[in-house]
Amino acid sequence: MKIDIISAVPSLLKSPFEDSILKRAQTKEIVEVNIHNLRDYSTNNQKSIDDYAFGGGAGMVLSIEPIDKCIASLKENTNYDEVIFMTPDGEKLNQKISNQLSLHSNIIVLCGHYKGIDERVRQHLITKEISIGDYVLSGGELAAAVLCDSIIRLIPGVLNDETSALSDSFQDNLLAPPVFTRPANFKNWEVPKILTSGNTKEIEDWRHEKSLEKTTKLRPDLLK
Ligand code: 6GU
Repeated sequence: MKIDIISAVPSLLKSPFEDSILKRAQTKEIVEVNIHNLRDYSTNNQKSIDDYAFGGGAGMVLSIEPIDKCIASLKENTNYDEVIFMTPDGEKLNQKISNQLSLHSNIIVLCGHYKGIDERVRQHLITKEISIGDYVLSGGELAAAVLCDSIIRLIPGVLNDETSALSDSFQDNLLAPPVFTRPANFKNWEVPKILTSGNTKEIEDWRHEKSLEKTTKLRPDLLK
């Protein structure tokens, strides 16, 4: 899978892709992540990428020209399955959307910034709009990193143990059960006996029961 991220503040996007699972996914060449600086596609001498809003107010608005130029140059070499715009008024991200996006070959992720973006970008260049929750971030970069992390970890071969993405919270609309590791007794805080019993079937049943209990208590909406 190839992900091309377009941003006015590319430095905000660097570190999430330079460690751990996301780094390994790139080293193993399962995913290619390219970060593009919108300013490199400015169409004027001042290298500006935004302008005043027609009609006044609203602060600066990201211009359509550099975005169109950047997307057009990416499309010269690649067919994209989706051109995604990160925005707080987009569709709220969930595990189902991440699962669907993880099946694609090529996607563009455009990060919004400043006060807004010329609406014509959304009308003519964008195929999908995603938000990561009902709160406002200063820009789409952190949200794009969240989206990419949730997608990349689902691609086969990225996680060592392929079952581990399948047992994630939300994957079956249940929250994951609690887990424990050694020591079995710490300051008299004990690990549930069943987990050290070696009885695989009973452990599996216990985990499912705890998942249900936890979901009923914390996220009953998921059970509907
Ligand atoms: Cl995708 N962008 C911004 N700026 N704020 C957000 C968001 C996205 N999702 C939630 N809040």
